[in-house]
Amino acid sequence: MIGDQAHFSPRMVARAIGVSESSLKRWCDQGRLDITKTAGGHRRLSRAEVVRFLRQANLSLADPEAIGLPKIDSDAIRDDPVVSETIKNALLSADEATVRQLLFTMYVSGWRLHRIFDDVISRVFASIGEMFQCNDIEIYKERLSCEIAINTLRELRTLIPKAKQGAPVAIGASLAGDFYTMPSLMVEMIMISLGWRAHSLGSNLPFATLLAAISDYQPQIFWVSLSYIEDESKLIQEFNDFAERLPKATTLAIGGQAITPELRKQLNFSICCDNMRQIEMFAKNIYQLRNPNTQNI
Ligand code: B12
Repeated sequence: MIGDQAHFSPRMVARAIGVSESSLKRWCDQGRLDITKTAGGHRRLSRAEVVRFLRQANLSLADPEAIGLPKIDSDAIRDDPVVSETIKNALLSADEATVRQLLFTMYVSGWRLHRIFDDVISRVFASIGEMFQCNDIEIYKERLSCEIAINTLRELRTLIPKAKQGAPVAIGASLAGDFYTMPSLMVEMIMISLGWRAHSLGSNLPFATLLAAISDYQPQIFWVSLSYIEDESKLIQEFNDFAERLPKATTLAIGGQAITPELRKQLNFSICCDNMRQIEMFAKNIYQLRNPNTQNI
C-alpha cells in the first residue's frame, strides 16, 4: 500500500524520470511542476503531481520504484483484449502485484480513466460474472477478485491530483439493497480527475440519508449507481420522489447495469449514462458551464 500524498526530493524524481537534477529543478522553477517547500526551503514534489506531469508531457519513467511505483510494462498494455485477459487471470489467481502493475502502467502511460474502467475492468468483471454463472469458478473467486480490484483502484486514486480549494462538489452512492461499490468508486475517481471535490458515499444507502448528504454538501452533481434492484415499482416511486426533492442547483446523474430501457423511461433524472466515458463528458460540461472562472485541470 503506498501513502496518500508521498512527497519526493528533486533528486529522487529526477532519477525516477531519468533526467538530470538540474533539468528537474529548472522545470519546477518554470512552473511546469507544482512543488511544496520544506521548513528548510527544500523543494518537494508529490507522487500525484509527478504522474500528472508525466501524463501531460507524455514522458515515461526510467526508475518508477524510486518514487514507490511498480515497474511500468508498456508492452503488456499494447492490446486491450490481451491485457484484459491477463488482468482477469491475475484477479482469479489473487495475483495482486500483477493487477497493480498493469493498472498503474495504463494510468502512468496516459490512458484516460474511462478507458481503464469501461474497456478493461467492466469487461473483465462481465467475463468473471459469466464464469461464475456457468459454475466455472467458485463464488469466493468472484468476490476476492472484486476486493482486489477495489483495493487497487483505491491505491490508483492516490495518483490523481486532489481538487483545488473551492472546486465544485459532486457526491454519489448506490441505493438501499444495492451492495455494489465499484461503479460509484469509479465515478468518484473520474470526478476528481476533472477537478471536482468528489466523494462516493458507498453502497446500500436509503434516500433519506442521501437527501441529508445533499443538504450538507450542496453538490452541483449527485450520482446514483443502480446495479441491483429488489423491487422495481417501489424504486420508481421512491426515486422520483427523491428527484423531486433535489435542490435546483443539483443535477442528477444515473447509471448502472440494472437500468433497463423500460425502467429508464419511468425515472426522472438529468442524465442517464451507459458508461464512465459519458459521465466524464457530462461532468466536464457542467464544470465549464457552471464554473467559468474556476481554473480547470
Ligand atoms: C462483483 C459482483 C457482485 C458483488 C459486488 C461487490 C462490490 N463490492 O461491488 C456482490 C457480491 C455485491 C454481488 C451480489 C449479487 N449479484 Co452480482 N455481480 C458482480 C459482477 C461479477 C461484477 C459487477 C461489477 O462491479 N462490475 C464492475 C462495474 C464497474 O461494471 P458495470 O457494473 O458493468 O458498470 C459499468 C457500466 O454499467 C457503467 N456504470 C455502472 N454503474 C454506473 C453508475 C454511474 C453513475 C455511471 C455514470 C455509470 C455506471 O460504467 C461501468 C464501467 O463501464 C457481475 C457480473 C457483470 N456482468 O457485471 C455480477 C452480477 C451483476 N450479479 C448478479 C447477481 C444475480 C447478484 C445477486 C442477486 C446474487 C444473489 N443472489 O445474491 C447479488 C445481489 C446483491 C445486491 N443486493 O446488491 C447478476 C445480475 C443478473 C441480472 N441481470 O440481474 C450478474 C450479472 C452475474 C451473473 N452473470 O449472473 N455481485
